[in-house]
Formats: sequence, structure tokens, C-alpha cells
Amino acid sequence: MTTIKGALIGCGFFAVNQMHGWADLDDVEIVAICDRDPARLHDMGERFNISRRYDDAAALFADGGFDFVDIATTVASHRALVEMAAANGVPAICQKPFARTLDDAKAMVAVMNKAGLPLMVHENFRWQTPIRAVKAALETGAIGTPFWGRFSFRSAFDVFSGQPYLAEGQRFIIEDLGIHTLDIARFILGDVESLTARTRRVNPAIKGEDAATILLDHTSGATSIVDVSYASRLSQELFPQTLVELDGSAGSLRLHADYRLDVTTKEGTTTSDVSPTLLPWASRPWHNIQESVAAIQEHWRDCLTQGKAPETSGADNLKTLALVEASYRSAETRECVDIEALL
Ligand code: NAD
Ligand code: 89V
Repeated sequence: MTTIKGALIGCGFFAVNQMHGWADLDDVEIVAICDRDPARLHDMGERFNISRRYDDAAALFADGGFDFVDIATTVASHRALVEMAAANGVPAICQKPFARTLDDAKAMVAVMNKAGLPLMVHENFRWQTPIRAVKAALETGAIGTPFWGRFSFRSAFDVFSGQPYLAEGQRFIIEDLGIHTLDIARFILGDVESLTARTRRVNPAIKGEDAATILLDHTSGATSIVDVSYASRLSQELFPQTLVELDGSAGSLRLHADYRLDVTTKEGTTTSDVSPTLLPWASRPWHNIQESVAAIQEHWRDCLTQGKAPETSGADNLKTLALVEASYRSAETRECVDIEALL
């Protein structure tokens, strides 16, 4: 068995999950880590027993000795780090949001393409077990051709305690969370032609919007709604579950709370439990996301070894990022935004 060697840049809040995921793969080894914050670098190094530690990404790349880099920093550094990977001939995974702007994202895709290197965006929500189950159920054809959908994430969970930077940006829920929900909508119902969005800031203690409602016109002719909120106190706190509703020509599908999937046809309703596995290092309620980290990492390993393009390649993610950009534009102008024109 050949071991694939990786380096991880950004030892913050979420990277711990990525380190656990890599540790679970027998044929992948993280050989070096990097963070400009010495305390975080030290903690991660001790926790996962990594001795090669760098406070500067340029020095990490200069020393080399790894087959891919996993960029787990926040968005401001993504472009520079992907460009560094390209310059050093290293395949890269980059966390979402891939880039601040579509222009940056296009430049990142182009530079990796030019270098002939694989690039995957860590867009993991579509890898969640319940979302894969929705896709599989749709693909059986039981509900026929879907003509309507809803992808809903509504919560009052305190995301700011783990990720304080989320309270600081002018953009919040669409860029951070809605980006996943929009990607799920694309994954389930296909690409999007145009969209219309409305946003609200309910929580006065943050700078960006914490609620958004987005109407999507899919190329297939289906219409869907993506609605996301961190301002919704509900009888049952569902963080971080995405609920899905699909109506098709022959039936319907509902992904309800607590990972219950109903598929209804003229024969009746079949209910199944599509709960994620609680991995040994995971904790509720994050286990759904944590399991999807392991799944996307396995996919990356398979893509690298088999020379396949990742599902959420940089080029693919431009189409998700375009939906984010279009949502902010539509909310500002109150007009319907053409997606193709952005790409
Ligand atoms: P964080 O601020 O806790 O961690 C980021 C770390 O990167 C920090 O320790 C910081 O010092 C380091 N860093 C930043 N720029 C650097 C640079 N140029 N060189 C070296 N180190 C650098 O952030 P986080 O909450 O862990 O989020 C990181 C990324 O992961 C964000 O893009 C966020 O959106 C994403 N995220 C994804 C998911 C998911 O499910 N996919 C969940 C949470 C966060
Ligand atoms: O997935 C994310 O990017 C996270 C969270 C689920 C908390 O919004 O920031």
C-alpha cells in the first residue's frame, strides 16, 4: 500500500475534524502542519503527533515532501495559498467559501488548470449521509421528474461561540452556510439559470445577514427554494440538519427532522432512517457534518489515486459560488439575476 502524504494549513476550529478524518484513512498521512498562530500550531501538533510544524506556508512548500495540501484557513488567505500550491506543483483541497469573489475563484481554477493539478473545494454538505440518501431515492425514479424543491436550514444555534469571525463580516449566512445549501440544491436538482433572493439581519449583535430566502430556476425547469436562518428559535433545535422537500411527477420525498426520509408514491409512503453514523471522534449534533468530512476526504483520496476529477472540483464550485454572488446581488437590487452571465 502506498501512503499518500498531505500537509494541512490552518489549525483552527474546523481543521480538527479534518485531522481526525485523515487519521482514519490508512493510506493517507498528514506529515506537516502550518498555522501562523503558534498556540494553535502547537496544540494541533501535540494532539495529532505531527512534528513538522510551520508558521509560514511559503516555508512549508519550500521544504515539500507531501503529495497534496489541505487548506483549512478562512477565506482571506485561500487565493494566495492555492496559488502557492500551483507554483509548487502540489494538488490542493481548499475549504469553502472557495474565494471572496468569483474573479478570485476563476483565477484559482485557472492557475491550477495551467499547472495540470487537481483542485477540490471542501464542499462537504452534499456528502452528508441523509443528502446522499435523498439523491439515491430520487435516482430510483420513484417520484418521477422533480418539478419543485425546498432546501431548508433554520436554527438559533450559537455558531458565533466556535467561529467568532462569523459575527464580523458584512456577509454572513449565505456566504458561510447558505453556500452549502445552494450546493445541495445544485447537487439534487441540477444547475441553476437564474435566482431571486431576499435577506434580513435579525440579530443586532452581528454585521451580516442571518436569514435569507432564495428562489432558484433550475435548468431542468424545476423551481426550488433555499431558505436559511440562524434567527429561528423553534420547538426543536435542528442544527445542523438540512431539511429537503421534493415534489415530482409521480410522488414526493421529504427529509424530515431527525433524518427521517419519506418517499410517497401512489402505492403509499415508505419511511427510512437515514441518520449519519456517529464516528468515534465525533460529537452530536456535529456528527452529520463530521461524517461528511470523512466522506469527502475518502473521495479526494480515490480521485488522486484514480486520476478522477473531484465532484466538487474548483471548476464545479464556481457554479455554487455564482449562486452566492447572485443572491447578494439580487437582495441588493431586488432583481432576478442570470447565473450564466456571472460564469
Ligand atoms: P479558524 O479561524 O478557527 O481557523 C483558521 C486558522 O487558519 C487559524 O488558526 C489561523 O491562524 C490560520 N490561518 C489563517 N491564515 C493563515 C495563513 N495564511 N497561513 C497559516 N495559517 C493561517 O477558522 P475555522 O472556523 O476553522 O474555519 C476555517 C475554514 O473552514 C473557513 O473557510 C470556514 O468557512 C470553513 N468551515 C467549513 C466547515 C465545513 O463544514 N465545510 C465548517 C466550519 C468552517
Ligand atoms: O459549515 C460551516 O461552514 C459552518 C457552520 C455549519 C457552523 O455554519 O460554518
